Amino acid sequence: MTYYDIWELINKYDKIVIFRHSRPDLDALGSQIGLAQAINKNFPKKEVYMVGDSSKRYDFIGKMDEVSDDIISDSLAIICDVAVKGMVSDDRYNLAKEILIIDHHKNESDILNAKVYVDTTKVACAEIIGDMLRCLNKEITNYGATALYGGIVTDSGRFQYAGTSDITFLVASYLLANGANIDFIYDNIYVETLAQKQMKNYFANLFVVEDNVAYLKCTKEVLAKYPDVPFFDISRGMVNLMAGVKEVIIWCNFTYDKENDNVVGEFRSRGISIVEIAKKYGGGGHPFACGATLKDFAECDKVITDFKNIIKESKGV
Ligand SMILES: [Mn+2]
Repeated sequence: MTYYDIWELINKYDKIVIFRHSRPDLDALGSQIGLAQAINKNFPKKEVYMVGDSSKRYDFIGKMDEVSDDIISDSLAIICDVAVKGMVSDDRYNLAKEILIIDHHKNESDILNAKVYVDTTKVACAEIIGDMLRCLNKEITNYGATALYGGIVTDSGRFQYAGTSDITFLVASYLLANGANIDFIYDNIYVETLAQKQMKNYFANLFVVEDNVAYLKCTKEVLAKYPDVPFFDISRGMVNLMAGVKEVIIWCNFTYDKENDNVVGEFRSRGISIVEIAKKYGGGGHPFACGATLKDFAECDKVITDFKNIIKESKGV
C-alpha cells in the first residue's frame, strides 16, 4: 500500500470513522484529529467522525464524537496507532464496510480483512499521516497540523528518541508551514502544576537501581498516596523519571492496576533492544520503548532479572 492508495480509499467513502488504541496518548489522538481535519479540508462533503475512550490528560487537544452503529456500518473505518484487536478502543470497526489500519508499531495485525499500512521507520503515527499529506501535497487546517505536531513531539520525546529521522523534521516543517501552534502543545504538555512536580519527586525517590537496571514498583500501598491520579499518569507518566541517568541502561515502571488486578509494566532502554522481553511476557511495542501486563509483582521480578541478564550479555559477561 502507498500513500496514494490510502487517499484513494478515503476518496471512495462518504462517511469515515476514525478509531485508535484505548488509553490514548497524544499520538493516537493527534493522528485521529489530524487525519479527520485533513479529510474535512480536502473533501468538505464527507462526514468524518472520531471514536474512543477519553483521556483526561490530553482532553485539551479535542473531544471524540458519539457515533451510531448505523453510521459505522455505512463507513470506512480507519484505525490509527494500533494494529492489534485487543488494544483498539471501541470494536465497532467490525461493522464498517472496509477497514484500514495506519500504524508505526512492529506488532503483526490480527484484524482480519483489514488493509494495513504499517511503517515502523516512523517515530509516530502522526508522522505517517503528516508525511502522506506532505508527499501528496494535500492541505490541512491549523488545528489538524497542531494535533499531528503534538503526536510527533510526544512519541519522539521532543525529537530525541530512536526513530527520529530526517523525514520527521521534514514533516514537522510541513506542519509548521501549515500553522501548527507549537506553544499550545508545549504549554499543555510540559508545563505542570506544583502538585505534579511534587508527585514526581515522590516517585523519583522510590526507584531502585541494580546492575544498570532502574525499576519503580507502584504497589497498591504506594498508589494509595495518590488515589485521584489517573492510572496512565503514573504508569506512563513516571517511567521516564529514570531516564537520562548515566548508570541506567534499562528502566521500567510497574504499576498495580486495580481495575484488572494485575501490574502494567512500562519498559525503556538506551541502546539495547528489549522488545523481545516484552513479547516474552505477552506484551510488545518498540525496540527501546515497550511494555507488558504482568500477573503480579513476583512476575515483575522475573522481568527485572531478564533485563539485568540482557545487559550482561550485551557487555559480553
Ligand atoms: Mn504512536
